[in-house]
Amino acid sequence: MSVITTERHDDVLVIVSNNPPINALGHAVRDGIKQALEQAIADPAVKAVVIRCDGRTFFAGADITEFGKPMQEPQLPGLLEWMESIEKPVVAAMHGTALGGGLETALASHYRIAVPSAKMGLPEVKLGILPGAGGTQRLPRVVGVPAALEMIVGGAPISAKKALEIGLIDRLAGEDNLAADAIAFAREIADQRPLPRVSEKQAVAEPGVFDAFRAANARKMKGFEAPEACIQAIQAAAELPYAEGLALERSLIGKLLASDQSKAQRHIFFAERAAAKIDGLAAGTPLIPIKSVGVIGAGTMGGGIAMNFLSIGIPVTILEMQQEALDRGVATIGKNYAGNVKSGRMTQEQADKATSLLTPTLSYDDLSTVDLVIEAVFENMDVKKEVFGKLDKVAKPGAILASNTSYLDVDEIASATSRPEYVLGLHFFSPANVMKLLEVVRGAKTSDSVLATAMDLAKKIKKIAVVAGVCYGFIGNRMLKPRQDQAGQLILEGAKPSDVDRVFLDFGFPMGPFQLADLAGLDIGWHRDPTRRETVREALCAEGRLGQKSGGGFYDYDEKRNRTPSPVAEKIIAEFAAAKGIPQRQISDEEIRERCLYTMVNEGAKILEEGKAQRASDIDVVWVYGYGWPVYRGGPMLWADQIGLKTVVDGLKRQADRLGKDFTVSPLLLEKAESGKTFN
Ligand code: 3H9
Repeated sequence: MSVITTERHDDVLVIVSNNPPINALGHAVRDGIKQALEQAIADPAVKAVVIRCDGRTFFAGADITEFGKPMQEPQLPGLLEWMESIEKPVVAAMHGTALGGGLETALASHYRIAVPSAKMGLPEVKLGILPGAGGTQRLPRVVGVPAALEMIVGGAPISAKKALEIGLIDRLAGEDNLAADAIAFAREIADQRPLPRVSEKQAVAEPGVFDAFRAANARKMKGFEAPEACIQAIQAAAELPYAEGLALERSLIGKLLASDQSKAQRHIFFAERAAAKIDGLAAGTPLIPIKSVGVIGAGTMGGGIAMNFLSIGIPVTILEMQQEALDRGVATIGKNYAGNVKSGRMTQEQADKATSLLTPTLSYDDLSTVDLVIEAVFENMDVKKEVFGKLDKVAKPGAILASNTSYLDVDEIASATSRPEYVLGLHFFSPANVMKLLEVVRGAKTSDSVLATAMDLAKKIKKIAVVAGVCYGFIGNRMLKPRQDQAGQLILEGAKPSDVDRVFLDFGFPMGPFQLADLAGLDIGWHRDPTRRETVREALCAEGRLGQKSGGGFYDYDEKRNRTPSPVAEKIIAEFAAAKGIPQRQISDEEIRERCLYTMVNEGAKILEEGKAQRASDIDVVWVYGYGWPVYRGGPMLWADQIGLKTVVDGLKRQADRLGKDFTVSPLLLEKAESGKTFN
């Protein structure tokens, strides 16, 4: 059956798209719309046209899988210009998510109607491009420049109610009555002339509005190419005739589509979705219903983990060993919810509902009925095994037992139970109620149902889950290690912490390794013996430099926590290096990049080689969503592909003498570099 069909309702022709899952405007859809419109034009009995979609949504955009391939006619921009010019009114009837090219189709229609639950947006910026089918020119003409800037540069969708308020749609349909209401609307306006054509309207901009927007959003836009292009296109809408603005839009999208940034952002879009797929898992693997959760440990991690479930209505029993720690944990959860209410992220009612679902306890016995227990206690194998031994005794048969360990061997933890098939790792990232990433660690004996349930649950709590195999540090922390080792070594060889951090900031990370260390606190895991100074961190801690919280760590901080390079810390580092007999030298940014970032790629390749990640793009997802790798660089593996694997291997070979005696280049990386292949 064709993806486009038509229905005649007397004098109204309804064009219906049925192109699951999201009615992307691929070639068949565009061609079908064109033919249907021609049919409407040719038939004198047709007075008006409605375009709507079957399935879960109105067109959610162009078909991104067509990008980078030769485009087949009719292309969307040309199709929409022609559609707007025809002499019979076209009504776009929207439900679900009218996004990107979908909303552009609606903007090129003469009238717009939507159900109250519909959402509308131009999210192209998130793919590193701009709306390229007239959206940058039409939207400001309909909703004004400020609202268009928000929607196009921000990329977030708005509700139908808001769309009505700002004039983006003409009216709301009944929630379950879109098809009929759209036809009635079409009949109502069928004879009205002239037809309202958005391209014929004028967009006006207040003086200075664009520069003010740039200044206000500088931080968010830093490093990205697409937002500036969006602003320039909107500016053209306000300052140039329509045709010239459209030409600029076209030339800008052409450049962006070919850019590494857009390729990286599109890669992450698909990588995120691919990560949800588990190789070798049969479709229809039964899921274990999770109606209640237990969390062991009410510290920062345990509390954050608990909030994920409370917020979606799943009751949580939280366990601590001491009343005081339990009270503190519960109070923190309450405070975090109050913060969410204050910032408008949830209503008081939602926060009250969430906190009412929390049951604090000091007794393991209270975990006997829950469907899933997540342990978030001290990161030590003996402690974890003791916890799992106890859990094995109290948890009901069929309950999933998860560890939030960030490094440890999940199989060894599972061996403390009589039911290793129910054990897996759920590695949340701090703050666990905020960070999007979840590493789901599949143990040797973890059952398919347990794994599938964890992935399904991750989606429900709005995490992006990636499956990792058991190895020290899994995907993320395992790759962090060479980077941290090299950063630590570089400052001993003469680079300043601020030099290393600057290279990371220039690359696009929100923070460098030493800023991060100061923020987290240098005393994490410190033995608290000032006479034992085996690492630079220990030497800094011994001098009371514990990081931001103590006013100094690798940097000095003022009372507002503004950082400046620290002569004191640099002296401590230099003395430490002298005591170890490490000579000082000038170190280039290039060397910092090669030693810190290429070694990560190398470790990623080893992870793939060993089958600890299912695919290279999963590694990219981990780094973008868990560790601040700039999305416009697509994650470490795509970045390596883009700069060339041979470049990476050459850099590693150049630095090999400095990378430690155990360093080896991954055979997989070597093989791919030599044969001109890529990871993705
Ligand atoms: C654009 O419009 C450019 C124009 O301005 C100019 C042109 C000249 N294309 O996300 P889900 C797939 S740019 C192809 O899991 P949900 C997706 O990969 C576009 N495929 O569902 C997945 O496949 P699989 C502007 C797409 O319910 C399946 O559909 N639009 C596209 O959680 C289900 O997706 C956007 O950026 C696409 N455009 O969320 C919107 N979109 O099952 C992008 C999705 O094989 N899309 N797929 O893994 C979204 O934001 C979400 O998909 C949406 C539904 C909110 C619609």
